[in-house]
Amino acid sequence: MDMIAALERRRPITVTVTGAAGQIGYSVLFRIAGGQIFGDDQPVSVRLLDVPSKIRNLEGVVMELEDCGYPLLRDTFMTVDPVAAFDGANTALLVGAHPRLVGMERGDLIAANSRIFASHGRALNESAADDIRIIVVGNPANTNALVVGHHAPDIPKSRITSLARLDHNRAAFQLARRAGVLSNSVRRMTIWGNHSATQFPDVFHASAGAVSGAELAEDTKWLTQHFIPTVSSRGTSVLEVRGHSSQASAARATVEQLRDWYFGTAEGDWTSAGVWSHGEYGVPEGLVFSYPVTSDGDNWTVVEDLELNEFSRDHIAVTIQELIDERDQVSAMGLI
Ligand code: NAX
Repeated sequence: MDMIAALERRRPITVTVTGAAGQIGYSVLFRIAGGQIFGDDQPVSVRLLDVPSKIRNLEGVVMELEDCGYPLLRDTFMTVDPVAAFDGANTALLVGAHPRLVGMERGDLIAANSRIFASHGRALNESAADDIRIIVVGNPANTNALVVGHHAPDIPKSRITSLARLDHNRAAFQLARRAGVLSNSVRRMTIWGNHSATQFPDVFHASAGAVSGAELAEDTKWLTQHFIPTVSSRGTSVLEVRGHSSQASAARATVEQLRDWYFGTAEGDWTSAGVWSHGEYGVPEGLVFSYPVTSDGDNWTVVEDLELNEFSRDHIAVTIQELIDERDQVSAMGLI
């Protein structure tokens, strides 16, 4: 059978993107249809969800997807109805959310967005495929993932993650630059905790080529005044300077987190992803927490038994507390 006939016969993977008319949606959709996640031999059906006021924009996105002439793009479907959007979805990228407006506190953002994720959780529960894999990108990503899990009781918690790969990539690049090597020489970088300013990018187990992260961390000025603040406040910095969210880097990170989920992490290495805690490293059970994780192509496994120094433990305690506070806020709203 020739390649074209094989492609025509292969069953497509159905991918739903919410907030598909937004900035990140615009970047990630073309990567999905272009084969960057599932490879050159895997067709995709793409389902796009946004709010009614964005339906014209969605039409424009679909026109451009068609005009790219991607052979892998089997079909597109756009809707404003979450249940229809997730119908048969094998993968869901939950990007759609209210933006953080000037003067808005994080608590206001949680209040505005957690309701969206409750409704998307219910819709996923009703209509997604049994093998659904979910990545929550819309902020506050970890707590939104928690809300999705509570509203989708039939979906195993292991299928629900939040995006931490962007923070991971930011940290890897900064470490590589410090060591004077390429970013793909970085191994065992870890982002602990929340996708927020309290996250803890941990170099103590990492290496960059022949250089160990722990060695570089001995320069405490670089660690505490450059590395940690640069990584943890990067989203805000990009927003301030560019005037838009980290569109391209978030799309690339989403693609990479999904690729690792489907194809596995490299032997001897790990990545970072927000996953449902089972109490590892003293994190309360049921928080969605970014950990060092490996993937076997199906499930994520938290890398256990890493030794944490006092500096790391103190930072991790801060990000745990923030996630507890966020959980308590959505709990007080009756959403979990
Ligand atoms: P945009 O404002 O460009 O797009 C968001 C889209 O979501 C809009 O088209 C909007 O109409 C849609 N939307 C709003 N409510 C919806 C609903 N109920 N159902 C479906 N769609 C809905 O934002 P963009 O720059 O694309 O960012 C999207 C989200 O990603 C934001 O919450 C942002 O904070 C978050 N980010 C998360 C990152 C991460 O690493 N986890 C990094 C990048 C980004 O900041």
